[in-house]
Amino acid sequence: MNELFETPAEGYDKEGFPIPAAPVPDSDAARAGMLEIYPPKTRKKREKQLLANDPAKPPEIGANTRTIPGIITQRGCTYAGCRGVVIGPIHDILHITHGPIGCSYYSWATRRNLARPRPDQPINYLQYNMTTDMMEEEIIFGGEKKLAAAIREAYRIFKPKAIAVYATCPVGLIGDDIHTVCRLAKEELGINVFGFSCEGYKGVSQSAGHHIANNGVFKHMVGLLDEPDPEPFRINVLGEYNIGGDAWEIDTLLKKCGIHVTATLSGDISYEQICKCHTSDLNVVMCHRSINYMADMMEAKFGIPWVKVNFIGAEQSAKSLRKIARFFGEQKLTDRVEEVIAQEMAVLRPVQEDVRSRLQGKTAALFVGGSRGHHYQHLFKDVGMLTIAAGYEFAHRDDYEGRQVLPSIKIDADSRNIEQLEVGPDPARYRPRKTPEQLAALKAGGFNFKDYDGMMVEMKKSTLIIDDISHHEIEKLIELYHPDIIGSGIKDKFVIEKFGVPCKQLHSYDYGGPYAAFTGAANFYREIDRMINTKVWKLITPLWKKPADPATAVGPGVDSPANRAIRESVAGLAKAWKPKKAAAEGEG
Ligand code: CFM
Repeated sequence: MNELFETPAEGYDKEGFPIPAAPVPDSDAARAGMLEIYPPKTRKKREKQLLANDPAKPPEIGANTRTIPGIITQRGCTYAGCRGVVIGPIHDILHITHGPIGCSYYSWATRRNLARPRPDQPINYLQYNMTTDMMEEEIIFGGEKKLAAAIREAYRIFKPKAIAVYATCPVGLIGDDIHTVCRLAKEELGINVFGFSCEGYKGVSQSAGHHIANNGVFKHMVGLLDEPDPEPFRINVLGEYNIGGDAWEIDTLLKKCGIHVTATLSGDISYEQICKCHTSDLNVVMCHRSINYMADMMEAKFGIPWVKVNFIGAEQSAKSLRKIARFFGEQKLTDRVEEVIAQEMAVLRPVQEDVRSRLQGKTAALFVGGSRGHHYQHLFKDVGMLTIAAGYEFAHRDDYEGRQVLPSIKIDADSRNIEQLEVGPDPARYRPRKTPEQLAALKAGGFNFKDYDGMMVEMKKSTLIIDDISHHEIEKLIELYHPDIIGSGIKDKFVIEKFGVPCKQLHSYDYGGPYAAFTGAANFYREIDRMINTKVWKLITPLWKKPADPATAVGPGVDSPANRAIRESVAGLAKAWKPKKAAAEGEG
């Protein structure tokens, strides 16, 4: 429920969900409509990934499985998840991509994980793009020498504290041993040099890259500096990458409350902060998908407990602050947190009410990554909008159904491919942050450690949950539901907008943001208001309102001259090719 705002009962149902202005189609029929085009084998797989929601008993979803070739997916690769997402934002170490130029070039400054030089951390290397630029010669004779030379050259120019090396697909295929090259460079240069075997093909999506990155950061950086910050109420914010300045917004809010951030992993973070983050007292996890491994490993080795938070949405930000205050259990902090929430809400409420007067009853659909498909629903709800369909690109079942399903997730060959580190308590540095009595009292009061309910329990019954959505399904969804806005990424944005539906990029924020915390929420409300209420959409005739053009339509029973020509040319090529194949087989 919207506990913070004097929510007018009007416009919200008794469970606290906004009531859509137009009737929403039956989800089972919509689901069938989306799936019918697929051939039987594909349909069987997609059926498991496209479900009607039941928050009381979330149905089991098929997640973290390979995308069927031919389906247009939003996903990225393992290298992207490792180098691009989790480690790339560390701004004062060098990141060298070992591979052909493209992998590095196309991951150069494309994610808006902002960083700025500060008096205590003046170095920012993020605008640089470093790669070994492998050529045919290295693919044939090996690229280890070129990598060693690149590390030396980068060190000579920049003298960094550390260098991270990332393996791309061909490196794994030819078997370059990047870890030995890094170890030797570390000895030679006297700085920290470490590698990541994050070849793009390693997993089914970027999610595998997150895991590989978590392992590497934990092994090579966390725990290197045993110097706790002097401030009280120390926390780390895990899974927050400072897209569009979100981490700065969260940091400012926490500072106002008197809560100190030792490290944000890994938005605008320095090497030193990561090295000492194990001295903090609580890990709060924003993006569960990308960093839950780190939270678990830090707890096992150093005794730091973790809790799930969300600073996206006003109500969620308030809840998260209260959760942190309850963990520390000091009246002074609790009072300060309430004071700050009241101040922030006094500024935000008028904006929220103004925007809600224009957005109440509108609908949204969100298909993003591994956490935002869930988190951003709260911002829409804040202004009276209902999310009628949502999904992740690459999240796992626990991000949908809740962490209680973890023991029942089947480990397949793709997940087994990623190393699972065995971590035990550090003999000298393991320090439980709470006594067993304190923990029991917190738990008795409803405080949940190591928990995440997932997306489904917070969505309305019969909304659509779609994992790894395809372009076909997005088109069908627009046709059936006509959502007032879709939150997605650059691969879908213009497809969606050609249908006359505004699309907010929820990865890069379309160069906007920040959207986190209370100030960020105001930015988001205003932007969504502007996007939905601009008159430009009325000038577009959506495709489903135009009569079908039989010459370009595809589907059973429709043929076009262009299709026929392609088919005949392919058939001709196949004919010409067959005799040769027979001859080759004869020789063999
Ligand atoms: Fe976590 Fe992210 Fe996301 Fe993610 Fe990403 Fe991202 Fe994302 Mo793009 S770490 S899972 S791999 S919140 S880059 S900052 S927006 S897909 S929903």
